[in-house]
Amino acid sequence: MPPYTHAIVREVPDAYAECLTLEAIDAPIDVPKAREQHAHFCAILAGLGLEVTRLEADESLPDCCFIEDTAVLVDDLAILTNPGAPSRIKEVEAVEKALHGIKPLAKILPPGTLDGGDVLVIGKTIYIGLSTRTNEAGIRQFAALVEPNGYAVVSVPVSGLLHLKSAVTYLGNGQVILAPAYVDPSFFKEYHLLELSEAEAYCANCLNVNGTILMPEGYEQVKKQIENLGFPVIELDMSEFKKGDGALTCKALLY
Ligand code: CIR
Repeated sequence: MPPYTHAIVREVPDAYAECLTLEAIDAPIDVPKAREQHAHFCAILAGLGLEVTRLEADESLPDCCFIEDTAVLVDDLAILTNPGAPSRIKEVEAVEKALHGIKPLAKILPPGTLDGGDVLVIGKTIYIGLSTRTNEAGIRQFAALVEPNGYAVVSVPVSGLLHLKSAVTYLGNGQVILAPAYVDPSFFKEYHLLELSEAEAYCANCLNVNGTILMPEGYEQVKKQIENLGFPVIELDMSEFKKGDGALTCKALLY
């Protein structure tokens, strides 16, 4: 995991109240509260030493704050995605402009679809969720772009959650955190596994920022387990993003 110096985030539009959700939600999304949570997230990234670029929200794109899904940054390449949800495809345009001049750009093209939330990089292996958003053609295109740089791509079926990284992320130091109810742990058997119960599944999505683990608040037991592994932890209130099936990694592109 390279040390990160920069983050690109995208602001939360009013239209976020109408974002895509896997299931009908009980309580409506509180957009001002989502903005506070997003601002807090940005402040934490800045506090960890990252330079944070904040892209404007687009009111015609309710899910645009989930910027992770629009691009994957691997070494010196930025791979712009073709998001699997048609309503999200135009999100990529502003991100392409923002990345222009920062890294060489490549693009996943139809019929391939791929969401960044399905892409988990662990060293030289890239696990890609085969999900309702990412298809085999998207994975093949992605593999053709990264394999010349020595990466191996492994496709991992995801069921019951939106993206691969909704169910599994990498903490660092050979340690993976995952929810076996949604992803087959045998794909990750070469790592140490911190396995979560179904009730804890939401905190499978953690974000390692230069050795500090950002995780959703409310999972005291898991927090202790992560701290016992030697990682400093920062908890964040993610309530309004959880309602929109979003998690920590989805809110930033790090490089
Ligand atoms: C969607 O359904 O596309 C958004 N409401 C949530 C996307 C979350 N993205 C992510 O975790 N990478």
